[in-house]
Amino acid sequence: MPPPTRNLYASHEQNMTIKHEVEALLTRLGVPVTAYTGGDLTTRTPITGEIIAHVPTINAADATQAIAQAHAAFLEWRTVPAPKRGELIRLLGEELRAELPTLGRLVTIETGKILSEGQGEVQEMIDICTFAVGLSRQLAGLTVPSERPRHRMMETWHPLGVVGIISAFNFPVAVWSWNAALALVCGNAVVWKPSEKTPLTALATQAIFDRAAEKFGNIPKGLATLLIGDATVGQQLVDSPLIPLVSATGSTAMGRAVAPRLAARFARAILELGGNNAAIVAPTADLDLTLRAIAFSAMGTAGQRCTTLRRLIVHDSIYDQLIPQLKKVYGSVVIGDPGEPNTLVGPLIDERSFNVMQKALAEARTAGATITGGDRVLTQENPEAFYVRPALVEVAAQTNPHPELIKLVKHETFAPILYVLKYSDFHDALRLHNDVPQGLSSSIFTMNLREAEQFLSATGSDCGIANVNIGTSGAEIGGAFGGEKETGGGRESGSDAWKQYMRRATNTINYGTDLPLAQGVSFDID
Ligand code: UN1
Repeated sequence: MPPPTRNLYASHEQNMTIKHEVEALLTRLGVPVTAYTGGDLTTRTPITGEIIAHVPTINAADATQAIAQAHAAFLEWRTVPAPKRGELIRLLGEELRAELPTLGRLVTIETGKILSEGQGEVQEMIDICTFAVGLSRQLAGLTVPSERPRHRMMETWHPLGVVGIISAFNFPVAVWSWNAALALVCGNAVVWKPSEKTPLTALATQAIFDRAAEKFGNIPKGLATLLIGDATVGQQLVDSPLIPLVSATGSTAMGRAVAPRLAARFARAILELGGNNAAIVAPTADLDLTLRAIAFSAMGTAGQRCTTLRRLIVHDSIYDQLIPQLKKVYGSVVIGDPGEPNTLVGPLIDERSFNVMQKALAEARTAGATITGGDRVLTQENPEAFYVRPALVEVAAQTNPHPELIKLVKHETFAPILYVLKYSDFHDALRLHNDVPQGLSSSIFTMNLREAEQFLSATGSDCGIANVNIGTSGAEIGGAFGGEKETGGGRESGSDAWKQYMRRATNTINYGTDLPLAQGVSFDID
């Protein structure tokens, strides 16, 4: 058996093991060796399956202490003027710019996403910082006409408290930044529990934040705190009375566990859960553009985005033209070391993920679907890593799909599986499109204005994101990000998502000498 360095990774970094590279990257970012050695959380890179770190985790008592400290930091931070708070985020953006290649590379090593996507994730962090800096001068409320003479009404937005952030492995750092950049300019403190699969990028991000904080000078201790630990740490965030808002990204199952506990104590929740995103390909679609959009949305990030395209609903008049071309792309896409420039599909995050994918494919096969791809590849080079050829599952070949197949199509399997369905009537396509429990992202490919507009209308896509002639994934930070139904209803990132991180006070001011009551009520006491 070859030594672990003689794998795919070694093919482009001849003199360095992946573990050494991780150490070099973390050292450059200022993460102390003690933060990733000798601990109880074993971290592997999906590129080779090798162990790259043993990260110490926090115990419950220390986590409680950290939350209390974050609350104390909030009490101080809320008195700093918002534009000044924005300066901290401007500095964070600058540090991230300087470290984009380093952090991007670390994202690639820890998640297995290709380099361009790893760097794209850091770019997304930089972009939200830019957005939040501008926002720090725009946290404005309305003035409202009062019905009473010499009265004025307005609304004021105030900081909320400590914001708990629970993030998933697939966007290990961008999701923190969407929440943290907004929460911090809004005058809150943040406490972050990252995925147990990605503690290193979290440590790196925290180190980058600490650098910005040092340049800013004099920020309250514990303003942005990282808590690495298992699900019990997440539960502490969910149950802490000192945390008025929890923003949680992950599976619908996780959301089901978290939401009622937050509701029980009337805390706010921003939930960003499962997606089962579809695209309708209409007869007039620009097929070349459509093919490229499908390829990125369905196979990009090895199918491990919450916005990944999972269902393709194709008009029967173009089905026989599009699907063979799609099969060709699926058959030829370069799978391998995500650090190599020509790779488009990296590994799955772990064996469990691979098993879940294989189980779904086996069930689809039993239910009679036609499957292209889905097989494990590069096993020789990387016996402990899980590379797969993305799978196309043709449901359309059946006139009457088996109920098990319909069940599978409605379920989110977090892997590169694209179910292909066929339609002949546009309204049937819309019905099929919305007939799933999730509601995150959606697309239509058409040159027909009526179809496009209907897709975006109240009777069209029921998702939080609806696109025309682009894929379901890769949203920009400027829009509000999130979805409906089992996706959880939360909105992060752009637009007016900031309002969730603040509390609104409605103020009425009387500058007259009388006391007229609203609604004309009289209450004269003499
Ligand atoms: C996620 O997968 O959790 O729209 C977030 C996108 C990215 C974010 C994905 N901007 O695909």
